[in-house]
Amino acid sequence: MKRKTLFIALLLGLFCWDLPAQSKRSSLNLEHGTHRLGKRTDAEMQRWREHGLGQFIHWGIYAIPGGHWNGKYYGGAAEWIRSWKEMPKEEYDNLYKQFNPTDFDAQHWAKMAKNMGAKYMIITTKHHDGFCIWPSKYTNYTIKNTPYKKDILKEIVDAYQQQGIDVHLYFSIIDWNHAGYRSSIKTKEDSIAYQGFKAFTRNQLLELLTNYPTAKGLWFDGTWDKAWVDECKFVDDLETEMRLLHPGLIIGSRFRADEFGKRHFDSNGDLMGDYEQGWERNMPNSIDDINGNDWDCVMTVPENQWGYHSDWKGYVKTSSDLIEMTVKAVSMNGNFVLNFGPDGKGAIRPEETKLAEEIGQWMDVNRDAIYGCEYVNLKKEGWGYFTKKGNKIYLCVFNRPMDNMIKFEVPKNGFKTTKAYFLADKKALNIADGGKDKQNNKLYQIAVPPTYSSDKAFVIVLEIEENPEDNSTYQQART
Ligand code: H76
Repeated sequence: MKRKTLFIALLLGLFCWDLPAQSKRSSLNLEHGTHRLGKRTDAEMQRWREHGLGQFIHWGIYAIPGGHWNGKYYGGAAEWIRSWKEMPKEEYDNLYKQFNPTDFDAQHWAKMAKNMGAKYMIITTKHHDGFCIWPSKYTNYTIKNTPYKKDILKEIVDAYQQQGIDVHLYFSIIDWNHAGYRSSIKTKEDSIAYQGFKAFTRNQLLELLTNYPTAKGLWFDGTWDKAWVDECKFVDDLETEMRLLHPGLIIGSRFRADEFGKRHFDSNGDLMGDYEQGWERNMPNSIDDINGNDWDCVMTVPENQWGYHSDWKGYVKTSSDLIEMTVKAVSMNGNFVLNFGPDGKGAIRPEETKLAEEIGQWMDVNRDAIYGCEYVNLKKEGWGYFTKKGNKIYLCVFNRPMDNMIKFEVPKNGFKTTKAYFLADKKALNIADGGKDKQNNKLYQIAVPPTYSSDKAFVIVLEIEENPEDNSTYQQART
């Protein structure tokens, strides 16, 4: 009897314990909402989480016009040129007959990505135009019917894997080439046509997973159409089918919607898919924007060009910008994925080649501060970002203070640290104890020798001891 009471008490305790967290969420009983709360804990996802830096490649027949048609400049994203009024659809849809990338060398691409420090890559298997870089048996609009003929996707998958780089497949649901594709369903005919399109989409996805079984994940795009959003059951079932076919498969939050049409986050506010996939050309400002989820940030070098545009306008990011974005992403538990747009011949443009080299040089020295690193719960400092792995905290300095003092605060009962050194050359640095503030935060400062030259961000390693006993606290001020 006593034991039973204890059991019930424990159970009640557990229930109450859960209450505050539970009550923050609405709790609609969703059939097509998320099927998992919290992060995935398996090895495949852990591997993805540790990548830190990835490469995106947008390559398709839009690379042939490269943002120009009949001498006119297209100001939109190069891969969208087919939707431009100056671009006759007929002519675009026949460009594949000229697709013969004689400069394409998958090995060269993969080596460049490896030297940049990318741990994974995402390749556009099919963009909105519908052109497939693999010989899909469900359409004629593929690489097989170009002068190039060979399976480009296979060349890419093989070459990157040879370099130890994981491959993820970008796939657009929007398909301007398929007769059954609709953005919304208005008539009975639309509905019938769309049935065919759904079957086609499913076939292609299963085909990709079957033909390229080593691909680690699918990166979906063009999933915002009402027609697709309304198909929440079909899409949910398809996701289940793909996961069964390919255990460990990684799919972001951009694939499906719930029964109320909510995308990325379901109607209860919970993330759908394995990671948040909404940070496109945009980054969170603080960890509070992340809600404990995994996430990626996909970024273009110029403002909004993914496919090859021969003439970039506006601000073009520097390698310093891109390195900072990489560190910033990792400091908030995300992956940073940098886009490349090879030209119609398969060459990577000189600007991108140079950026990849410069990022790679930085990564060679500072890789320990990126791979496998995570968020550190310390007050944000103006000089840069913290990352952490095991008992090492990395102070990534982007804005070197005029007084050369790198300051940080450790909350009371936080870690203890006695050892600091430059990541680049392991040269020891002195950690000065700056005392405590009113809240008993411990203040530290590390003096960077004024003679230390830095033309790019540099990293200081702190070796730490977690949660040391420390009872020497000041009395709190009474106010
Ligand atoms: C809009 C849009 C698409 N999403 C980006 C990832 C690019 O593929 C762009 O064309």
